[in-house]
Amino acid sequence: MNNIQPQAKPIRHFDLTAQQKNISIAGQDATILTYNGSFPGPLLEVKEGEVVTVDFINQLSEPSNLHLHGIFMSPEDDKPHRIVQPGESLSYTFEAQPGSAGMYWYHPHAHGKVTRQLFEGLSGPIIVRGAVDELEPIASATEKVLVLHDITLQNGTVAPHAGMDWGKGKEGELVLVNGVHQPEISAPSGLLRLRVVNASTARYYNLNIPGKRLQVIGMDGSFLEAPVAMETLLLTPGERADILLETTQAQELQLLNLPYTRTPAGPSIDTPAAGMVLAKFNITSEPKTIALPTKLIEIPELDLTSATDHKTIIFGATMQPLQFTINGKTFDHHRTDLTAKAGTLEIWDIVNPMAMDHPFHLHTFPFQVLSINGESTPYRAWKDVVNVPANCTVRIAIPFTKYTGSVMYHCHILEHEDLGMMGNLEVV
Ligand SMILES: [Cu+2]
Repeated sequence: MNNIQPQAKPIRHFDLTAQQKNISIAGQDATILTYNGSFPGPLLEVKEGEVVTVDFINQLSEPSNLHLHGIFMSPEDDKPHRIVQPGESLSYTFEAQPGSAGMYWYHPHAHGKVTRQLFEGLSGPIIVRGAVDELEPIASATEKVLVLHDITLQNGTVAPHAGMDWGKGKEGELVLVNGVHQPEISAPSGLLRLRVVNASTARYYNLNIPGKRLQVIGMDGSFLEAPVAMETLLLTPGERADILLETTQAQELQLLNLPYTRTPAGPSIDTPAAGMVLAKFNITSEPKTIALPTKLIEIPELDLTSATDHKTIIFGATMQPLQFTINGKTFDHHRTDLTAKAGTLEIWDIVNPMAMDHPFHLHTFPFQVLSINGESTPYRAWKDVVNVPANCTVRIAIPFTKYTGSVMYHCHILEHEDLGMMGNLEVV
């Protein structure tokens, strides 16, 4: 009798060492935090079906850890509660699931230290590739990964947070793309694929390319069903976008950050009125005609009548001391705030009665955004971060598939997360 062995899954392995390094940013030398000496950290590129192990080594002088943001993996393997002490290391393993092709990223998640470690430089991109990446015309598009991050340098180091910064979320003076201020990026004419990560602690980016429409083909860790044309695309902290640009001839394009006010009741804390240049693209070579893809993936319409629970998440804050809350409580490791049953569908209302926006992030389980203030969203997408504008309610639907365990949800303005705007969900 033949004994057929299951084929071993291909294995990918990466080392990420968090360490201080002196580097040059926009002409200034500064000691910042890096992974493997690189700012941003190295791109981790894997394929669906691969089993991926990331060994995190902490060479910082304080505790840290690693969160593989958006990856559909067991909470037991995500383990954002685990802390890695200086000099110690920890392994993170996941299988890049079929259908998970998309853009992800990694950053620290040690509660109370996330803001500063990320602001000082710790983040990096992850790409999971799948079948759609191999289809034309996407396969032959010129791909550029753009990690957006802002920082303020002061006396050869990263400027500290002032008291006010914890309330609003600190926006750095230098806005960087892949660690460079206003880089010039060359690409041949044809389809240009921009894979953008907002790795800022608090800054929102309202993306626009004058003269071009952004053909958005993916958001967070998933493709959309078909390209969605947008004039501007708001990318809040933690969100990712996969954008195609049609460039038929040699030209220069500017990627702008247009004004967006995330504190509509107060003074603007974002970009200057005319917008800010993030990067320039020099499109070279011959005129070309190109076609956009028409069909990418299927995103199922969820059967909302099958939802077994309806939860409400309410953002809040207290003064003196300044703390941020969810449902009236600041984060406590040891407390389970919500429970959900594995294998069920739930509808959550994320209620923001405050005068400022908050981006909501749920670990492990991707969700679909159903509506904002009752108005339904124009296309289906799997998301892991959604902006909840000031004085708005965002309704999402979450299928709790495959995994059980303790899962965090929080505001992705990291100052707010560190000051308590986070909760624990137990999926049983
Ligand atoms: Cu917030």
